Amino acid sequence: MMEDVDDFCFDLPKIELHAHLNGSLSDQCLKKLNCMDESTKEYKRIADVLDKTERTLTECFEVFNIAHRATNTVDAVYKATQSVIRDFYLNDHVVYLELRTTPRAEEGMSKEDYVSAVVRAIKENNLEIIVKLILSIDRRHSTEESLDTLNVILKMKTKYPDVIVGIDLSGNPHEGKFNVDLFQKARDNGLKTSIHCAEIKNDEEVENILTFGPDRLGHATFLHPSFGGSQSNWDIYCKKKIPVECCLTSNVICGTSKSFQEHHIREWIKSSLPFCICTDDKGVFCTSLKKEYEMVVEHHGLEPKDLWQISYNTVDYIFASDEIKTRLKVKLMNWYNSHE
Ligand code: 6MZ
Repeated sequence: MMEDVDDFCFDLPKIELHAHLNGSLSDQCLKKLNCMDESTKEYKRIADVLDKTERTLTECFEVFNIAHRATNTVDAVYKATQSVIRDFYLNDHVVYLELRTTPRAEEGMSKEDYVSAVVRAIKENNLEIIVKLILSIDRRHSTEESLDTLNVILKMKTKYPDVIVGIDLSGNPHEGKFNVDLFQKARDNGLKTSIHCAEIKNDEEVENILTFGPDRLGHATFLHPSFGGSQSNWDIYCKKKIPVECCLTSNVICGTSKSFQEHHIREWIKSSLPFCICTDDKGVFCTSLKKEYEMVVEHHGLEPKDLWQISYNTVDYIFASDEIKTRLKVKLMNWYNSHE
């Protein structure tokens, strides 16, 4: 095995399962796509937010608004998707990516146009990276709006069944709530489910989500009792053992985790519970999947060979066919054998 952790973490073929499209845009891409007049007060306010290296969860959501301004046409959505895919492959050696994004209507662009533009960029990708799409419901939206989005998602899933694989619930965790009926309908229509869960302390909602039993959980920050979760929810979790998408830098920057060391991934490692390592919003949090892997070595005492195992285990949590799982496992085995 390669000794240098930096090289190892780059070279290891990695799987990214929790990446929001508009949060993953690099600064350069945002600047290129953003046609705002730099002399305006609004531009200055945005630049101030972007320049901050530590942001509260609420401030992060301001950054998403900025990214949304930059992706408000079909062409910009297409280019943004292309750029994020390239970035994950070329700069991070991600070989399988599940990108997620919230279908959004803007003047001159319907939610369907938005999704079609993302799918087109995914289908036209000719790099050695497999890309699938998870579509998000924003928890801030009303039931009516969420139902409208779900109907668009189901329609687009019928049109692009080989690309659209799942549905997610995301958005500001301080607002809205988990609507089980919506996600049951999605599940009944063949979509896999990944739900942002316990990003802030909210035991009642966590119980509802765990009872529903999604295929994966996003964050799960306040789920373990030593991180403020209730014992009864933890007991349900331990029976279901749902894979958790851990996003260390995002949680530390947003202040929901005290530090990299004091991150709840610790409990998942300690008890061999299922988890994967993800970036969340690599643009907003100035991170990469390689860096996230390095953080786990640095702060949680793992060896490079453990990272290989994490990447290998992650294959079992993806929302794609068994044929793709086998292909990825072969790729990882070959990589292992050639790096021994
Ligand atoms: C919850 C998040 C998030 O969908 O426009 N999003 N939701 N918690 C997080 N942790 C920090 N990071 C991103 O990408 C941006 C959207 O993803 C969700 C938010 O709804 C945000 O507006 P898309 O591509």
